[in-house]
Amino acid sequence: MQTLMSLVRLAAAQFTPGRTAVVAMLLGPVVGALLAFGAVAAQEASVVTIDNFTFTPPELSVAVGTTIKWVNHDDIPHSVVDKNKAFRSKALDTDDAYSFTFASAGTFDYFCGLHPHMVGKIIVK
Ligand SMILES: [Cu+2]
Repeated sequence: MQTLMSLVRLAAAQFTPGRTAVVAMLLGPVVGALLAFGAVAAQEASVVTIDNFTFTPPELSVAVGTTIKWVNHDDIPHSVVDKNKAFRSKALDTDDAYSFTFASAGTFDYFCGLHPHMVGKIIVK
């Protein structure tokens, strides 16, 4: 009986709050680093250029959380307007850019608000 009691006491000593705190402190930076890495990976940016009344690439598949940046290289203004109003840029002058972060999955058809025949598509998975 005496032996059993000392075993229980020993087992209890293994799980003191102090020890738990030490384990948490040791794991904290590791978990934090993993989370930071995930956030950086999710923020990977992709670029769609506008040249000669054309979005390039016309269709782009990205992961949820990706930021797409549209850059107007034409010498006349263009804009970027989602068909379903998820996003809408102002008119972009030469070398102006517009960015939008896709927080949810879906297919986003968009066009230029000034020249509606200019179309593009972003597929978010
Ligand atoms: Cu345009």
